[in-house]
Amino acid sequence: MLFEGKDRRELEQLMKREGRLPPGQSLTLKWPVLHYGSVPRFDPQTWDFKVYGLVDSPLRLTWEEFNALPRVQRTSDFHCVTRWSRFNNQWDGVAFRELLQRARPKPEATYLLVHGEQGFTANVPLADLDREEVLLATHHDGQPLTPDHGYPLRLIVPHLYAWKSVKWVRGLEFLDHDAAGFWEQNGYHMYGDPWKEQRFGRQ
Ligand SMILES: Nc1nc2c(c(=O)[nH]1)N[C@H]1C(S)=C(S)[C@@H](COP(=O)(O)O)O[C@H]1N2
Ligand SMILES: [Mo]
Repeated sequence: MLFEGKDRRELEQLMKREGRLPPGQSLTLKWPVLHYGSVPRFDPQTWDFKVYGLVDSPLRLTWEEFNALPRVQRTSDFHCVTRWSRFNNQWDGVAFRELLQRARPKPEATYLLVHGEQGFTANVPLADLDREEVLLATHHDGQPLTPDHGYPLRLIVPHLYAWKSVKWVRGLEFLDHDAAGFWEQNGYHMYGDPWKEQRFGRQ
């Protein structure tokens, strides 16, 4: 985590002073695992990644094709609505903008429903994904994601609560309206800004 020699409290104070600890959050040095349901199996033969809906060029990529895309590295903080934040995570993968450029959204596309394995979904405005720190990550801190943390691929949207960072992601659906995803249907906020503590409900 690039924080050798400091204890948790010290680091939490440091992040607070630097304005990186959102209200109501505390710093964790561990990396909790949090999801609904079970960890899916990965089969590289049948796995695919789809970009569809309101786009000019829908995509379907095999695992091999996905891995041939240009890669980026980003470092960012991660804030879970259950009140832990993990700092300085280094992610490797494919920029969301790389896929955006290839799929070419139609002008009326304003929201996405991000699809994970087993029917998991999260809704995010297109403008919040069309940012340079947003990526589809295969690696964390130099190691392939573990199955628990989303192997082989997860979305990373650092500026929203981490339930938007869909693990085991399989597709991006472009829509002309906001449609509640899994946690949003279960009472979580439609947008989820950690700086405004948009944890539950719509306001
Ligand atoms: N597919 C899937 N992705 C998911 C979730 C889930 O239930 N299913 N939970 C989200 C929540 S609430 C959080 S906090 C993060 C946790 O990621 P981690 O387990 O790698 O810490 O994953 C998010 N992505
Ligand atoms: Mo979460």
